[in-house]
Amino acid sequence: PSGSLPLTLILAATPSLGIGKGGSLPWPQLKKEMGYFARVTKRVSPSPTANRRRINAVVMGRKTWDSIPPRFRPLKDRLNVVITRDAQNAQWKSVPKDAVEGPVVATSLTSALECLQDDKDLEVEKVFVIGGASIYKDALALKQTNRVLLTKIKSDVECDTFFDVDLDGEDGKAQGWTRSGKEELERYVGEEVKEGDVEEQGFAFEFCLYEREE
Ligand code: FOL
Repeated sequence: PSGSLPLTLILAATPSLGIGKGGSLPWPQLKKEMGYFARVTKRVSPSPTANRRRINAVVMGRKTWDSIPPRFRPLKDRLNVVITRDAQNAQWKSVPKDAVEGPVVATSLTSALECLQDDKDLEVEKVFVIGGASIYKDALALKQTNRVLLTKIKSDVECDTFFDVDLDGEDGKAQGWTRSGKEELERYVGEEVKEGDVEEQGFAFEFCLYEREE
């Protein structure tokens, strides 16, 4: 049952754990970083029996949905699940029911996860929680959240929204998070990942994986 599906948080954050500013990302478009996000969240393992279409899910809050440029949403080749207390809102009425990418609308993280199990045509492989702050917080409280794919942005740009847990610090340790090595990261994301800093537009960043036991 998908009530117990493992969850992976994916985010990029500054050294102060800033993740957002004014309803969008705090840094200019970083193509290599966004490209990594798109490839990793799309990639599925090859299906031996092509009975059902294999797909990953991206679970997000309503503000994160609003922050994605309309031409990019629903995020292509991923099952999009949006969490909102106002599922009655007209915004969701125009969603074509047969679009495999959705979005599926749910009123809490736990009910969002229940949407992922019983699809007869889709086999959900990985489930990524893609933000924002309040959804990350809800997910971190669930034991089934066992991975964080964190891109460490090495400059402190101004932010108004922050991630809750310093994975390298005391609270990270207290919650059981440890950083995994390059091999484990590459095995999980299914591609080669450069060790150390990547540079783009005057920004340096590093792709990291953190894991914890159930
Ligand atoms: N995780 C990481 N590592 N980086 C991020 O920028 C990020 N952003 C979000 C969640 N986790 C993240 C939430 N914000 C798009 C836009 C904003 C967004 C998430 C996704 C988006 O438009 N994505 C397109 C790619 C568009 C492009 O190629 O420029 C996609 O297909 O994924």
